Amino acid sequence: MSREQTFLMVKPDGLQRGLVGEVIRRMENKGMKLVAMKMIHIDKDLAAHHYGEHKGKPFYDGLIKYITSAPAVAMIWEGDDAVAMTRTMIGATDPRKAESGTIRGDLAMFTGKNIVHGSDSPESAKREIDLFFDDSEIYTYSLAHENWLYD
Ligand code: DAT
Ligand code: MG
Repeated sequence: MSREQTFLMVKPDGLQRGLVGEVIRRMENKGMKLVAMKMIHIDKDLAAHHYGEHKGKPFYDGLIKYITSAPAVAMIWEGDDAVAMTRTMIGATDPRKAESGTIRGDLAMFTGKNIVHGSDSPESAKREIDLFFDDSEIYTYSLAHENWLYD
């Protein structure tokens, strides 16, 4: 277990549906620390970089259209095991298969509109953080209650 950062984004459907606060609330309640956050309307170039691994798949064009369709909210969250923990909280890619209690399981209906993106590995997290944020946008600070979250 190690302290790490993960990239989490409320995608256009999440923002449109008024679920930004709900996603942040879940992360805060868990004990994660917010270290960067901004609104961003993703352009085609950034979308192609971010979803490069999916280029050529049948859903790729639709995915790029959706992610560039309206603003999103990009965040970096920090905590022990933050990448895997956040993926667990997000749930399966297909909301119909995502367990109750997860963000997608509780709040979404359809793979193509599954509200949030979260990094799937520490390597992806580093790549995505570099893609979306300058170092100057990422904050270093301590939370007063940190000693009540960890030994
Ligand atoms: P995740 O977002 O859970 O990391 P992924 O990286 O495999 O999932 O895919 C990225 C996004 O692409 C996903 O959130 C929604 C879309 N997507 C993936 N598989 C899809 C499919 N079979 N049909 C439609 N959209 C899909
Ligand atoms: Mg992914």
